[in-house]
Amino acid sequence: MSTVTHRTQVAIIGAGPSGLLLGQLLARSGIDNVVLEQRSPDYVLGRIRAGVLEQTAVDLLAEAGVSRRMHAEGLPHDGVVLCFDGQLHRIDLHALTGKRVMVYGQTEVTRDLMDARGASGQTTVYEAADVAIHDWSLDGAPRVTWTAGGQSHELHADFIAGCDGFHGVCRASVPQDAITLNEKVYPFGWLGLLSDTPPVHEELIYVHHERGFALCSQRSRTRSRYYVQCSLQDKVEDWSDEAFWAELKRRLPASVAADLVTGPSLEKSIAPLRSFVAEPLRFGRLFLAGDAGHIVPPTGAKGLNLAASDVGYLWQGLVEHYRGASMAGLDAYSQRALARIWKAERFSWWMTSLMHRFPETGVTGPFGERMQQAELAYLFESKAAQTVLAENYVGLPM
Ligand code: FAS
Ligand code: PHB
Repeated sequence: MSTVTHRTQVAIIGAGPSGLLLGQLLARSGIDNVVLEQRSPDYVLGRIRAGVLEQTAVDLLAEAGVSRRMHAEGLPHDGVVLCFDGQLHRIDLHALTGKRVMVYGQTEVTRDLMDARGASGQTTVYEAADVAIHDWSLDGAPRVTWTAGGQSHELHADFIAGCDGFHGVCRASVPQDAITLNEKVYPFGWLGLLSDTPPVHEELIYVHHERGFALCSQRSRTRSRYYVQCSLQDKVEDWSDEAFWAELKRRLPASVAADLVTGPSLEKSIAPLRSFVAEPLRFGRLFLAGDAGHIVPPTGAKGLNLAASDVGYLWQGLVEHYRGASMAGLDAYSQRALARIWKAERFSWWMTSLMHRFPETGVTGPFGERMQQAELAYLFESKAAQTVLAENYVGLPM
């Protein structure tokens, strides 16, 4: 069977937020790119994930020309609430940092990027099977091969952007002796539920409770997203909607539980929690961005935001290369991205360690629980401690 050959400047593997944002930024800078995605558009949109955007991500989406609906439908939040010992403690993000966060679901970000890409005329291949990358060394000639509809294809490119997530092919293709993998797996998961019910509170509530962590988040004034910490042995089919709502109410203060509007789940899923960083993020003409290069526990709302800042650094480096024939930005990509990634990893690990109940064999035990209680008590007494949390939650500078 003959192979159909294609050519572009940047081959992007993955049509999640990282791949689509990079593709859009490059297209608007006049840099031709092709996005290859193994799944269908509907499958990608069906994954319910992040909900909170930092200003850096909002700014990049504006740069990509896809911020109109976000500003029309998104919810700017000036504060966030932590609940401990049945008491609500509001952290005034805007008063402490001058910044706020934007509550706008990843599904909507992805939809906006998909729509923009469709209008841009750039090539996107969905349901690309057997994607493989080749010859990405600095003096090589990068190629991507795949099959679709029984036809084999080959794409020649100057660079490959691995935006294919934690389980993607790009990082897995890097020889083991060329990459360092740093990982910590947490002994629990998050059971998430999406419902067309009004949010229980105007801002997000992160709950520390002896039965386990809970989070009250939202997608709009009529759509809510809730999470409860669960065992890694749990299966989503073990949890009826009624069981979920009952457990969430047990972890909320009575006054908040009384306001909780329950309803049928639109989506319910269990996400494992891990901290993960691959180093470096650049291999010749291959670059890793987003979940392909790192994972954070979602407690700090950093996953999608880190993907955006990676893409921002990579876009700047590629523009510098194509406009000035300088590799300086690309040479600095990995170090610049990793500097921000590790600070977000620290914050996400800290928030996870502070807010979750660890099994007896884990971090907590009696002494660990007292450390959590002392840290939370100090947090609620100290403006300095609240400022540290606020600075990290709204996002450190790029
Ligand atoms: P993605 O994983 O989103 O996208 C990668 C894309 O590459 C996918 O569409 C995949 O199909 C495709 N792909 C993979 N292998 C391929 C191949 N071989 N060929 C072609 N395409 C391939 N972050 C938060 O801030 N808050 C949350 O609550 C939160 N919840 C999450 C829950 C889950 C279950 C997961 C997995 C992540 C969650 N995240 C959360 C993090 C999430 O938002 C990521 O940070 C974000 O999706 C990163 O986007 P991408 O880097 O584009 O990776
Ligand atoms: C969400 O709305 O899905 C969400 C919000 C904040 C987090 C994690 C998830 O820290």
